[in-house]
Amino acid sequence: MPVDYVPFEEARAAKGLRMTVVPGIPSPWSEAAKGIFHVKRLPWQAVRLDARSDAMADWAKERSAPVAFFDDEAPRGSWPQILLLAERLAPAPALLPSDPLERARAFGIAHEICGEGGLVWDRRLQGVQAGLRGEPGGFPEPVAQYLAGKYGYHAEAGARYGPRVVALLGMLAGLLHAQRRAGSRFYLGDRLTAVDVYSATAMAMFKPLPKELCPMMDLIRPTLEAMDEATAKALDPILLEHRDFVYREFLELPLTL
Ligand SMILES: N[C@@H](CCC(=O)N[C@@H](CS)C(=O)NCC(=O)O)C(=O)O
Repeated sequence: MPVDYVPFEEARAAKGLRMTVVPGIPSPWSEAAKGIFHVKRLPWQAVRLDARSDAMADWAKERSAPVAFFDDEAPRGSWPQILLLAERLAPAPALLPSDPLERARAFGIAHEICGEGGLVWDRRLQGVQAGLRGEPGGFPEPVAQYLAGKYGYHAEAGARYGPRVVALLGMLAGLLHAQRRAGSRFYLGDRLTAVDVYSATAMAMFKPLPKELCPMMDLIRPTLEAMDEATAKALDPILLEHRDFVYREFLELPLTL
């Protein structure tokens, strides 16, 4: 089911499931939400985020994406809200384990990937910091300024971002290795959960899928791929193998950004 992009006004006036998404780059939060809807075969309308549009911000109650809307319910702008909405609208296939402890683990790991201070959050701040300092691999300075204000960059915390990214990559790779030894290709148990989708889409912040599967503005790819030696070392091949498996078997290719 290819993503159905519609003008913002049309989605605002519609019922059912609609969502704003970041256009032109494989933003992990947007791509994960799109992936979750895809796995669940949920029909939805996509709206490209225009962070400068006051009308869109008034509708979404924020200037980031994704924000999901269902009928006249309040907008949902955070990854757990969007996941739980999808689980409610299409309980099968479930992307959360039914066992309460496993479910808690799923949320915990997912937070460490998507949440504030998680893998992709701090990876973004790493790029912001490099951009502000004029170091190689950072976001272009105006983009870094914009993202710094919006997503909580603090110079005094700067030394923390890199080691945290490295530690989280290590944690995820360790989990996948343990699962492989137990005979599973998934993070939890022996079937796909939202954690697999979050991890697969998070890899775009390190090694986006090749151009033919993930076309994007030329200037963005080198920024996403730039990394220091410690990060490159922590990017265990098992993370990209898992990403390729999840995209090939469960998600939509090529990406429609
Ligand atoms: N609100 C989301 C995170 C959303 C987010 O960080 N979105 C970024 C993705 S790069 C965005 O919209 N960037 C575009 C912009 O800020 O203009 C959550 O907490 O789950």
